Amino acid sequence: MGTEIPAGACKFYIESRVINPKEDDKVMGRRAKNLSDENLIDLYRTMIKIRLFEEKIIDVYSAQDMRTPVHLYIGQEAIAAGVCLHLGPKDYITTNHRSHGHCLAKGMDPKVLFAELYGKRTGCCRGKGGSMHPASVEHGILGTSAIVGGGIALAVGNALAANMRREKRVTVAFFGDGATEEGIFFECLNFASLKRLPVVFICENNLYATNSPITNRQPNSYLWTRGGIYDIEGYFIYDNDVLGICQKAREAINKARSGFGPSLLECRTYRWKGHVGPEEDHEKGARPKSELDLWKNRCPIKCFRNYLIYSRKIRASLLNEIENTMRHSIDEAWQIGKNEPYPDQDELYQNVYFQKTT
Ligand SMILES: Cc1ncc(C[n+]2csc(CCOP(=O)(O)OP(=O)(O)O)c2C)c(N)n1
Ligand SMILES: [Mg+2]
Repeated sequence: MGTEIPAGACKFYIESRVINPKEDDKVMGRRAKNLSDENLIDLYRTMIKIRLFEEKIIDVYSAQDMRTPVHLYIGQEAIAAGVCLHLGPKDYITTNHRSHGHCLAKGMDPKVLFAELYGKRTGCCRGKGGSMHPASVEHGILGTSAIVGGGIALAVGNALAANMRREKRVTVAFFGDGATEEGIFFECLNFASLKRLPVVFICENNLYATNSPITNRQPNSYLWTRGGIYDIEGYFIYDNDVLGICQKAREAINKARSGFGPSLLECRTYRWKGHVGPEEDHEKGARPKSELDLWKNRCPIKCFRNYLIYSRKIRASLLNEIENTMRHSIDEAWQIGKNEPYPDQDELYQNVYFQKTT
């Protein structure tokens, strides 16, 4: 039965779903079978880390000393956490303008990312990238392209390079639903399939590209189907289902690593905040609050926590402890990152591409 959503929202695309830990347990329990308790805790910890990192940004953003636009990832944490759980330090990712979650899940230190957001010298790009361009070669974070779809091509090129070097390193491209409307997406699917490249395409379908709902943009909004014409297996993962993401990502990553080529995963999700900045869309009339409320009920962290407690896999007290410890370490990381020095003035033109104007 469909849930009534005001006009303009993604009505077609959202079915009601009762979040019932008892019911979820049957499906999630089967999927969790292949994961150790340590894996489950890691997943929870990563999602909490991303959530608290971004909540800190929201807390401090109005001070206006973090002078970078921020595209927040809150609500989508299950995807970065579920995929990166299966990547090793030598594997690669490319990401887009909504990059914080991917960078943290791939191992970037929160204090280094905070320093980057504050334009400080110890940031991952020495403060010159900001929120939209973090990179860290040592973590396999190849870069963050704010050109919609740009990271997909970098991932495919990198997978080709890994193949040529005969390295068993997988590259994951994270991108939004909007990126599937760029020509480069289709060119990349074609080339990656033709050459059986070790790449996994992760489409985070949060139902919007800026303020434009997917139902106003696509006659068929099931994006996982796009790989079919190129013989790429596609999968659809239901709303923020972290164990579903985990399971399909593991299969896709193993397949890529074993030389059987790319897969495309469409992970349906929702961003809670506005396209850019810490405000909420309904405050500006861009999306209805009822839609946000629906998706808050599908909060990936809340649902996973309910499942872990209900299934008696992990005690609530341990989950609380993880959250408290993480809150402390994010606070500390923010203090450190924010108080780092700025780069010297004579570094201004180092490591950047620019054209001198007269
Ligand atoms: C090639 C290109 N076109 C347009 C833009 C402007 N733009 C920035 S983000 C964005 C929406 C992207 O939507 P999506 O890929 O779904 O990612 P989301 O913001 O939803 O995470 C647009 C249109 C851009 N940066 N690059
Ligand atoms: Mg989107």
